[in-house]
Amino acid sequence: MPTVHLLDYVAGNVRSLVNAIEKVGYTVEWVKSPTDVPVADKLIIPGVGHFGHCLSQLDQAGYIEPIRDHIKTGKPFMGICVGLQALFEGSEENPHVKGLGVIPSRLEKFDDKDKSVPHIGWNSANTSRPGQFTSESLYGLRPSSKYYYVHSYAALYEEGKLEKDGWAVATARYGDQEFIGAVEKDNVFATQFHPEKSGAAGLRVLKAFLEGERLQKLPEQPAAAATNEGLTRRVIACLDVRTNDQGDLVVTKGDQYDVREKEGAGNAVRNLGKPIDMAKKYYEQGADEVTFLNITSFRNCPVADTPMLEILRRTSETVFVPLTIGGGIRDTVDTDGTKISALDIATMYFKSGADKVSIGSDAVTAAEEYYARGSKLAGTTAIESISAAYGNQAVVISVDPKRVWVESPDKTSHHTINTARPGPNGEEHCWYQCTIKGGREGRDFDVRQLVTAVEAMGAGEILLNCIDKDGSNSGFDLELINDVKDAVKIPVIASSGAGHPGHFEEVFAHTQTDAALGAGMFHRGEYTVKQVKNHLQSKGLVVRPFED
Ligand code: 1PR
Repeated sequence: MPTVHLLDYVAGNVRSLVNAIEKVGYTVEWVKSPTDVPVADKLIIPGVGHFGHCLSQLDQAGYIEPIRDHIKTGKPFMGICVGLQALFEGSEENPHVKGLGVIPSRLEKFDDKDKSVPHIGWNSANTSRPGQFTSESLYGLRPSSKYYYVHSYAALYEEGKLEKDGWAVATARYGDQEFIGAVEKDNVFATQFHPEKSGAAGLRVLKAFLEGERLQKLPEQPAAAATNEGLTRRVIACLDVRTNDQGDLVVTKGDQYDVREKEGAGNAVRNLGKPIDMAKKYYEQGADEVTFLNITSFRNCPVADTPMLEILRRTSETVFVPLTIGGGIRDTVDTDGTKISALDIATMYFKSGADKVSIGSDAVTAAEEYYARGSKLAGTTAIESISAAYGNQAVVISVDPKRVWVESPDKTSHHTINTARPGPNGEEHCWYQCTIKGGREGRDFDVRQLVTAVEAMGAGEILLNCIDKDGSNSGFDLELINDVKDAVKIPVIASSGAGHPGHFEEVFAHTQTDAALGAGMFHRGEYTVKQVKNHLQSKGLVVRPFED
């Protein structure tokens, strides 16, 4: 198999990129020292974490000049995400750190006045202006395709600025800001999106770069004009995974977090299938992301042998959309007494193919401690250490709230909402109580307190479950979602209660949620992800088109 050199400067989460490269017929050779760079024919620099961290790592290890030389010699070079950003002169993220300076421009933070930041999800990369048709595609980029982005800083687009120096630029729109999604000149190609996480559309781009197919004729059908729609509506499939009473790892699903059968079957853990097979099925149905939640910790098992690692490794070989893993991400003591930090556990997951980790119970404890310190950061929490190493977009906080109804707001010190769904005694107000340990323990702490604290600590996204709604098939808790969206700028994923495609339409229509997640309705085979997306599309909402 032909080879490509990959420079993994932080030993980060590049497993999915390696899998994607292999999938399109290439093998990876690792660049282990600056002397390996001149040997490389095709060189890829993937992006992990922060601009400053990336550039200083490259600088300290002596890679800057060899990379510049590689580019000057005219050999193929590709930068992905922060790998694209490294080509610029600098970034607002770390103003004192110099970029490679190959592209004469700088990066800025997205404006969060009217939108969530980071920009997470599926967006375009168009080489034509909106409304224009194009007959050729640059490295496989198509106007109708969507690509997976995750970043807070971007090269904002100024018409003609780079083009006058010979750069070809593909753009996307986020809110009212147009930014660079991909850029190309001579032997240099770079994408702000992750081709390895962008399904078939992304694999096509990666293959075109590796094959050196700069321009391809677009298929006649469909002859799509470039659009400027912005992010698509993200639909996520979630798999709650645990060992059943026989010791097998199964996908399960609870009703209000109770995953045991109610009648017959000896009160067994509900078994809805095998995690790897189900993840692949949802990918093939068009899921925009797949989330695994390890809902019980695997006690009596060394951390390095945690079965979830193998599940991630195998899933990332066939699933080319983002994978999130949650459950048990906290500082812990291994079976042999060794202390293992949450960052070490996250690193194992990232190396096994995860793109994001989700933290539940530990986030609640950390947030309580944050307020106890007078809203001061500790610098040592799992959230802070993982987001410092991998970027805040890699840290999701999974929230497990329960409604507590009250007669009036003055009956509690917690933040209440006026609810259209009154309580058992007609109470018209409620607050949302945080729970830990899979809903088993309620805390004197509300969801608003939690989400604002974790945002300050560096979390990148909120996975907003709702115990009252979980498994109910009665629709999402719109009041909860609106309340949380009002409190934070980071993206929110609505979860719990989806029973049919109309519930997804409802949550996108009546809240500002950034994504919506379903579980039981998919696992029981009542609806496919594709049906949900078709339904959204039929209602005029933009979804990522499915591509083979
Ligand atoms: O606390 O960091 O170890 O993480 C544990 C993780 O496991 C948390 O993310 C927590 O939400 C999850 N979890 C723990 N126990 C359960 C349980 O069900 N007994 N599952 C559990 C949470 C919620 C969603 C579910 C949606 C959608 N499940 O994952 O998929 O509610 O369901 P639906 O569409 O069928 O209504 P830590």
